[in-house]
Amino acid sequence: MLPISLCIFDLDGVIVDTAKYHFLAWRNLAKGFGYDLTEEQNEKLKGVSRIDSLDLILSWAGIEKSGEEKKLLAAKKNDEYLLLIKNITHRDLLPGVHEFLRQLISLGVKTGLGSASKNAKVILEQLGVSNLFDVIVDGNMTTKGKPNPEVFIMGAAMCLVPPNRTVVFEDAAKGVEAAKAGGMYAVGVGNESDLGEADLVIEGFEGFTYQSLIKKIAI
Ligand code: B16
Ligand code: MG
Repeated sequence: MLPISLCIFDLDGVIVDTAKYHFLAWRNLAKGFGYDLTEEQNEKLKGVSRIDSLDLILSWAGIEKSGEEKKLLAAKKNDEYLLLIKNITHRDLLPGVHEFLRQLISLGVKTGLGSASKNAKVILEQLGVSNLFDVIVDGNMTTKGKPNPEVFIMGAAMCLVPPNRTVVFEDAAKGVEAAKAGGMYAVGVGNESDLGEADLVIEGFEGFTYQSLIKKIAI
């Protein structure tokens, strides 16, 4: 039996770099109420749901809005985001991730997507990789955001794989925290300094294989 039978992938920052488009759309929205959003602040929005991101930006700006106003602002941001990602294609897949997914499938390891994004299915379609996932759990299916493990626990349960045979790939510290809280292995994709809680941190998927995963998380 394979020691790891399920790999769950976050979307933004792991499969594709959409963080830059989230940033542009949030920054333009914030400009509308006279606030200048920085790239450092955008880092804190990674893996955070749309409405929670808006709440954070409003609190940084020291602005209060009613529930109705917030709904309109979140919708406005999403409209701009959808325009920005309209031309995403297969070429926007982050290097090596397609090859790694295909290797997992050839070995019989299940694959899942676990994202806070409500646009995850549209993005996967545009990237042409929807069919590479056994299960897709997105922000439309969950009620608790990362670092709550709900999104990953749901994915593993749908695949009938126990958490201790599941690895989560995440670019956000909150996502790593969520995976660990769910009893799963966590691989951080990005910088050691941001993702130190992970069992393993990789820069990206180029040259990364199932064998290197097993070796490095010492199962
Ligand atoms: P949406 P992930 C997250 O995706 C993004 O990192 C975060 O910046 C975004 O606010 C969130 O999705 C919600 O996205 O507005 O498209 O529903 O990293 O969990 O794949
Ligand atoms: Mg992410």
